[in-house]
Amino acid sequence: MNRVTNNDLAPALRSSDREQLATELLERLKYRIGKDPKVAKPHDWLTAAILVARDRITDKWMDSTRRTYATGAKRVYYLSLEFLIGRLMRDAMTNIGIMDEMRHALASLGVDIDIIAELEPDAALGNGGLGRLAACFMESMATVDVPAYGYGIRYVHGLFRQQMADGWQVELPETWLAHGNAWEFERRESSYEIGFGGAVETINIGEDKQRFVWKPAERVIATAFDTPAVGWRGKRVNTLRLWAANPIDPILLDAFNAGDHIGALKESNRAESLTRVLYPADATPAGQELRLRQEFFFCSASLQDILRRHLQQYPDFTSLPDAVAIQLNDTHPAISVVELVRLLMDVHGLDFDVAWDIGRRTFSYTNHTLLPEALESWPVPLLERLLPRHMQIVYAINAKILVEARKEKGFEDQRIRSISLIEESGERRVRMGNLAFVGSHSINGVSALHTELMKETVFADLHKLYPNRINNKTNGITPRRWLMQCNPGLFNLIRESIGEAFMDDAEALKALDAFADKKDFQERFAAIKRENKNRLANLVGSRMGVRIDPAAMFDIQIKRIHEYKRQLLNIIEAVALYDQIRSHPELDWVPRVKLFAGKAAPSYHNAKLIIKLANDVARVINNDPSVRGLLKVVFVPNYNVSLAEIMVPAADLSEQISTAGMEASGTGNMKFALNGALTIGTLDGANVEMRDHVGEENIVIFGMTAEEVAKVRAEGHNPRAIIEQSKELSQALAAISSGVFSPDDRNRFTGLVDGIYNHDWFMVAADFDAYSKAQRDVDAIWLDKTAWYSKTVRNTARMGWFSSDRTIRQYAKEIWRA
Ligand code: GL9
Repeated sequence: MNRVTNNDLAPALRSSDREQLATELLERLKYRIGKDPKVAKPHDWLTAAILVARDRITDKWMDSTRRTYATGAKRVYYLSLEFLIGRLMRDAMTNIGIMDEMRHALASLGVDIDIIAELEPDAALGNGGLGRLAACFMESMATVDVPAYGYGIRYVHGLFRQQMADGWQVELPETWLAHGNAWEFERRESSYEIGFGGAVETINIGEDKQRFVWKPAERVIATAFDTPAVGWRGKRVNTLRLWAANPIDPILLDAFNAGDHIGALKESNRAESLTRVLYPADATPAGQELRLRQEFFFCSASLQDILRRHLQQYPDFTSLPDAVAIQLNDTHPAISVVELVRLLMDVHGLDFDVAWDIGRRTFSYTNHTLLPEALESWPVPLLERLLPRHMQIVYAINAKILVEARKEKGFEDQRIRSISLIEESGERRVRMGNLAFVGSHSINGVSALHTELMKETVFADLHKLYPNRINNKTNGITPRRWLMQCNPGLFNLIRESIGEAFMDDAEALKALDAFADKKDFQERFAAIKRENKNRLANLVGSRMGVRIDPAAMFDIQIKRIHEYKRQLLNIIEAVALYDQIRSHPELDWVPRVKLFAGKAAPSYHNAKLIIKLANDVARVINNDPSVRGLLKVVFVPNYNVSLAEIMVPAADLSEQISTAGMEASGTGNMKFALNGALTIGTLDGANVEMRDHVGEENIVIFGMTAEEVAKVRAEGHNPRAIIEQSKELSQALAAISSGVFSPDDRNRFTGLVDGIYNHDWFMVAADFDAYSKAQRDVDAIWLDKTAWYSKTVRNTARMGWFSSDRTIRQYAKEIWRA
């Protein structure tokens, strides 16, 4: 296939650079991989290319580190259990400006860069939006020159590979490290001991003073692996430091010599299993002990590393809040709040109050979801057993906070119960959200609506106690990966039209507004979209054997499968449309391809059933000749960052249809709009602010507001009556529940449909008619191509504000003061 490429971003192609790169490639191949070019395999060339880029990046990396030391700049630490990185090669090479020279250098050696780029594994150390945000932030922090470290876990197996077996999701292990990882540096010297279990000894040290010594029963070693994070134009290179768990003794020789060869490796296996797999649950806490162990493991290692680095430059920890900012990505690293107090008290000898104050001024916490079932809490007995010293400190913190609330703020019992770190109803549990809140000076939401809802719901009482702590930082996406690299055609058109300012300041895209109604520009914009659609059609054809027509509207919903995201609403609408097309063949139906992709948590029964339904509906509709190809439904397997990079630029219509009040922000919504798709969406998460930026005439909004949803839920609603009033909806639901799409198991979807009839928690019935009408509005716009492109061009022009550079600047200025 003829692939559009970015022109070199450096001023001119320098043939000497090309020759130099070719020399470096051959040298890496020979001395680092040990291969002669004659026998080198594509994977060897990939490794060589990454090593060449990495070596150039390393020079800038060391410069950045020296600069941070020299200027005494504040360091930002981003603690996240997830980094959904995807591939790095294109990103890194583009950012240091060698992409085109490298393409030519490889070509001169007979290697096609596009082929080897496809071999790079898609690093999926995250589940969805939260992890991808962390990856965009790493790139933006380097771009806007914030000295930052990302800290996380080097999972051996990232998010599972999704296969379809008869339309059902099947999970297979993912092995991104199978061919090694040329990006990373193992840092044997940066390793720390992490303890679990055991007991706490109290030692009296006179004057009523005590010292506490935690004697863990079990210990493992955390070893660092560093990956460089390069900013745009290579201005700064930061570090992503991921921890791997190792045993203290690699093998128990006594056991081995006594003939117990398996037992000799037991401890080693146990230690290494700690960082073996990423938990695949999104928006429901994993809940198991291993997860808590992972959380503590990476927090303890990261904090020990941070404190060690601090003491290299400063005499003590009083300066910590001025020199360091630690951002907690959701509650997953919330145990840090306690671990820092422990380290400062028990290891470095500070008093509790001093340690607590230092911690609070250092930490800040981002909340990413309001779903009550997603809020982490750990049973008190589990914490007591696994982290006995931390449990003592949790009680000490709780006492301090509750006394303050009662004495100074006059909080009564009910409020005290709600802000307490301990959940007392039922099994006693430690609430990690409350812990992260009280231990931080800043608590931020990820969109304006979400932040307001945080103040009114989960954190209402803590917000009363600390009214200045909650603030908003609306999410963003990096325009390098999500425009420049994934959509070179559009990128080049923009550059030709408005010049290069947008490459350093995404808000300069505004200049494109002037082109939105120009016929020739619209035509070129449309032609690029068409090429991107061709590419996706080819992928769907070759990967799935399904033919889709690039002239049809590509209507795309890609994200984790979750009831609140309402893939079900979209599928039901497809069924209703299918009915309509057959009942009214005389009407001018707009040809549509509804594409879905996304993974379901392996234990989430309804989400997996929704995938099966999409596949069952697809089989019936796609094979029904009376549809005459006017509607196709496709569920593309194994959604990941790389697939998104192909699907996003190919979308005409972006589905952002969550139940209002439930999607904290969304970031896929931003990627689509930036790439010139029209959005159909609810007033939820960042959709609200997208409407403000692109203009309400350039987005299709439908359905209940968050306020209306809350009201209906409180007062109760009657979905059955709503369904009976809507012929379209009742027919579609009847078809699904009676087995029209599942003749082999007629009751397969009855439960799913019953849920809508009986409670309709996600307002699928309540919003159906509004959604269906909005879809017909979309059809009408589509039929008027001038109107369509005038809207979609304006989307691209006005989405610059949603760059993660803007988000990071706000974090840096308003939270980190970096
Ligand atoms: C999420 C929210 O659900 C999204 O709306 C938000 O855009 C992202 C990033 O802030 O965070 N919170 C959350 O737990 N997930 C999100 O995507 N889940 C996953 O990452 C799987």
